[in-house]
Amino acid sequence: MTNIVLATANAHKAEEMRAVLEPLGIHLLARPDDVAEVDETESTLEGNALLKAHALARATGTPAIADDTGLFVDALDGAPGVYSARYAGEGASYDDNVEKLLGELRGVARPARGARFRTVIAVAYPTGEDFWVEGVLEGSVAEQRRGTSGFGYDPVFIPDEAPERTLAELSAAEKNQLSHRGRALRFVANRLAK
Ligand code: ITT
Repeated sequence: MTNIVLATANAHKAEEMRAVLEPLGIHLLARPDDVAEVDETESTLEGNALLKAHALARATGTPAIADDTGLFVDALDGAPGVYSARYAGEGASYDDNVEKLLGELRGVARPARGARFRTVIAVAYPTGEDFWVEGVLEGSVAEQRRGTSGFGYDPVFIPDEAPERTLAELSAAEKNQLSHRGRALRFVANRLAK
């Protein structure tokens, strides 16, 4: 069993990460409460994921794993992208962000509603070494919310691979099977197994 400390403070992400990695022999240690939140000051997902992973590896002396994710919408020139967590402003809720997204896309028809989730997962070691991998999920933004599972933008994201449903209408296992995060996590498990 490999032990890695979680650098994400997002409980929904942590749950998805555990569900994929634990069966593959990678045990995720909880993020210690006494480590301050890391400001995401970089302008790329990989920059922010590396920042978070290195901060936790340094603070704990244990290898650390971080996730940084964004939703990139064609009609919005890639927004909200790296700023997905604070799209509707600092401290915005998931619902505020979804509301803003639906508002920005009012009147925009299907092909331009195309979008993708990108997740970068970074692993950093107390020695300063690191690596990162990426997982992508192609799809489009729905006209209205559907479904209650998942989190964030899941109720308005329709994956191309399951075009009848939003991500929030998939079970947790179905989401991890095809999602940006599920893919990236399986790449990480492969790298760690080498
Ligand atoms: P950490 O930095 O602590 O990991 P965070 O919530 O701030 O958590 P991000 O900076 O990666 O994470 O923000 C990405 C935002 O994108 C997140 O707050 C959600 O609103 C959304 N998001 C991320 N993964 C998602 C997913 O699988 N499905 C739907 N929305 C997602």
